[in-house]
Amino acid sequence: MVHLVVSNDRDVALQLVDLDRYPIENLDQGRGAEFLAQCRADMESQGWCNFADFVRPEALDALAQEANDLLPTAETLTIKRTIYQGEVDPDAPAGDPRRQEYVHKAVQLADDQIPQSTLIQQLYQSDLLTGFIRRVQGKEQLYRCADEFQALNVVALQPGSWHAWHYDTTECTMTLLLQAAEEGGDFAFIPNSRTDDGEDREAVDGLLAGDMSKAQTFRRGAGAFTLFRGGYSLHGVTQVKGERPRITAIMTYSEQENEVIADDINVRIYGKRVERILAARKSA
Ligand SMILES: O=C(O)CCC(=O)C(=O)O
Ligand SMILES: [Fe+2]
Repeated sequence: MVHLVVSNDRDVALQLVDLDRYPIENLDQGRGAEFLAQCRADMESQGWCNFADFVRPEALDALAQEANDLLPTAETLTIKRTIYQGEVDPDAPAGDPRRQEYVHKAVQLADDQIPQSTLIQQLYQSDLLTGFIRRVQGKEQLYRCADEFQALNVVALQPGSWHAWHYDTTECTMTLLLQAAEEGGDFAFIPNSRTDDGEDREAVDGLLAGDMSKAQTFRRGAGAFTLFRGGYSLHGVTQVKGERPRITAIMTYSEQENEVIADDINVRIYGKRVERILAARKSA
C-alpha cells in the first residue's frame, strides 16, 4: 500500500507535480515564464503539449494505487457512438461518419464515482493546475467541467481493448497516464482535424479506414500529462496488449462556467447506471 499524505494548507498540485521540471507555481517570472512561453508555442505550432513525468514518482505510485483500488467498483461500459458522440444519422450522405457507429469497451469511473478525498480529485480540483492549463491555451476564462459524470473520469482499457476514434464533448482535455500498457495502447490523434468552419474529411476518413499516416502518436510513459484540443482533434487509443490494463485520468474543462453535458450523451456513454439516476430524478 502506498501512502502519500498531502496537506490542506497548500494547493495539491504543488505537492504532486515535479516543480523542478514543470515550474507551474509561478508562470509570470523567470523559469516559469519561459516554460509557459514554450508551452504556448507548442500549442500554437502543433496543437498539443506533452509533459513526461509530470507528477513526482511517489505521487504517481500513489495515484496508480488509488486508481487500482477504486476500479473494482467501476462498471465495464460498452460504448457505442459516432465519432461526434451522437446517434447514427441514417439520413446523412453515404460515406459520412455520422452513419457509422464505433464500439469500444472500458472499465470506467465517472466523476460521481471518484470520491472528493482522492488524490486525483484533489489534483483535478487544483486552481493552480486549472490556471496553468488556462494559460497554456491562452484563454481568458477556463473552468473545470461542471458535469456530474464527465468532469473527471478514470478509464481502464483491459488487454484487448482500445478506445474508439471520437471527438470529446468539451473543447480541451488533459489526460494523465496513471498506468501504461506493456505494449500498444498508444494515444493517437489528428491535431485540429476540425475547426468551427469545417473538418479535414480526407484525414478523418483516412484514419477511420485504418490509415494512421495523418495521425500523430508519441511515446508516453506512466506519469505523462497531455493537453490536446479533444473537441477538435479526432483521437483514440490503439489496442492494449500485454497483461495489465492501461489506466488514464481524463480531466475536462470548459470556457463556460457550469457547463453540463446533455443527458442523452451521458446515457450513451455511461449506460444504465446514469439512466437510472436521471430517471429517478425526473420522477422525484
Ligand atoms: O485514454 C486516453 O488517452 C484518451 C481517452 C479519451 O479520449 C477520452 O476518454 O475521451
Ligand atoms: Fe477523448
